[in-house]
Amino acid sequence: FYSVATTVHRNPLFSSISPDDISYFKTILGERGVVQDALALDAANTDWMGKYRGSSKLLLQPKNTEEVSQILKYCNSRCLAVVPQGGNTGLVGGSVPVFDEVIINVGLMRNILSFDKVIVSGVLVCEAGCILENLISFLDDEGFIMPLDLGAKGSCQIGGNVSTNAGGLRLLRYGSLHGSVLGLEAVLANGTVLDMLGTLRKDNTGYDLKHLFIGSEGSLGIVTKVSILTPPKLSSVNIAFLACEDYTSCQKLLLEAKKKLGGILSAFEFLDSDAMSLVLKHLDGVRNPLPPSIHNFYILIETTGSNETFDKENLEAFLLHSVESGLVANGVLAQDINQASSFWHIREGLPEALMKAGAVYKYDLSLPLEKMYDLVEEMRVQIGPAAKVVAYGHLGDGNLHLNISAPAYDDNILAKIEPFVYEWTSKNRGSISAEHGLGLMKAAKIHYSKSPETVRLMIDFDYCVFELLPDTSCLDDNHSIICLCLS
Ligand code: FAD
Ligand code: 2HG
Ligand code: ZN
Repeated sequence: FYSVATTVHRNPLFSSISPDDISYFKTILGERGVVQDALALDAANTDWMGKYRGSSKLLLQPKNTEEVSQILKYCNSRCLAVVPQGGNTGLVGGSVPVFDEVIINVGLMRNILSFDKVIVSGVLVCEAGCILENLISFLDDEGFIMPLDLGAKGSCQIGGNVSTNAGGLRLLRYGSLHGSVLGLEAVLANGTVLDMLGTLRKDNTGYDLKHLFIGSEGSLGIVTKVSILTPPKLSSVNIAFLACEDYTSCQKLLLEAKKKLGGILSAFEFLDSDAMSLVLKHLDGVRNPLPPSIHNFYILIETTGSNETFDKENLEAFLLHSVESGLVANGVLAQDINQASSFWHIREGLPEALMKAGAVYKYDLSLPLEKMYDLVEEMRVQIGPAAKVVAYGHLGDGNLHLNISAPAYDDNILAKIEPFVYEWTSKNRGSISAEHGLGLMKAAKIHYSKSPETVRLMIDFDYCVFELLPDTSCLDDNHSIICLCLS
């Protein structure tokens, strides 16, 4: 496990759980909502990668906002540190305790509260514990889709998605959650319930505070309800899997796709040859759609539109033209839904394949498109044969997932990656966290992407507006998670 002992210290101001605390939580939540079982705690203490692990003795599962409020109010008065947890699919060590924080998971709050498909088309209001995949299925039956989709959909919760401002596979078409989330309900650390659960498209009355919660990773409070604008489901979805031999062709292909497929383009994902080899080696039943050899780069293009014949012809013509012009070395169009999902499985299965391959160092970067792959190549030189550098990501959004796969975690490898990767990103005015957030992994690295003045304002904001933050175990005396970054 990742060792935090040298980087973060438990704040001695925080109390430890007492039997009286347990009794109190049972009066609020009943026996079912107060989890002390060793197996359940082990799972809740360990992140998806098995990399970060806390030592919490208590997991609380509230069933409604009032219970969340009572829990937080009590924890605040007792100075008990808490960490909000959703589906625990986060990749930056933010969803698990650092030390012995109380884990609060709103997974039992999973009701869909309303769906307006008639008057204001597509507004879904639901509790924060709804699993993303369940929302996707619900909307599918109603003839709508979620503007958000990601590989972790089977476990992640919409509250976790909002709190991380998750990007995913549809951002290219539907934009970020800052655009589609219309409202939120959240509970502050002192128990105050903030009702910002509007369903309006337009509302310029003062600051739009919900935006502070989108992407704040639980540092400002617990999200309990979400209202989100969902687009109608369109009837024609087409998927192509293409191969390019160099990165410049991938870039040019993206530009061409934007020009020629414009309105119907809904995903533009890429993986390199090392990523493809990894998937073929570690995921059962996966085969290369473009055999016999491995190409240097693969691109997955999805179009979503409403005219089946036109959309398909459009993509076919695009593909043909790209092959003729030499941008694309080979390509195939999915002939049915099974083939389409097998293409997606290659791209979405990469995090799982990496887990199976051993230890992994993950970097989630926004970079200028033209520079993006230079970093991958420089990293390969930097690391040498000790580890494999695997690249994939949301090319259409300028988001690179740089993964370094090694047989085991090794400080010598880490020393070759960091601070190199952060300095490189900062020098090229990129972001060290495109979509996964800071978490424990990158809280202290914020300055690579944000100016000192911006970080200062975040600290002042936390300190002035909120008395105490959740996940306080990694806070300093100012009770601000950001202060950690400056120390
Ligand atoms: P958790 O992991 O439980 O928590 C994440 C953070 O949010 C933590 O800081 C936690 O404290 C906070 N939090 C959780 N719930 C709440 C709440 N109700 N209120 C306040 N704070 C809360 N991410 C992407 O952006 N794009 C992707 O394409 C993508 N693909 C993934 C694929 C796989 C296979 C995996 C394992 C992860 C992927 N992720 C991706 C990362 C992760 O799934 C997202 O960050 C997701 O939004 C986390 O949701 P969660 O419910 O699991 O939250
Ligand atoms: C994805 O796009 C996720 O698959 C995970 O954001 C990225 O594994 C990663 O680094
Ligand atoms: Zn991603």
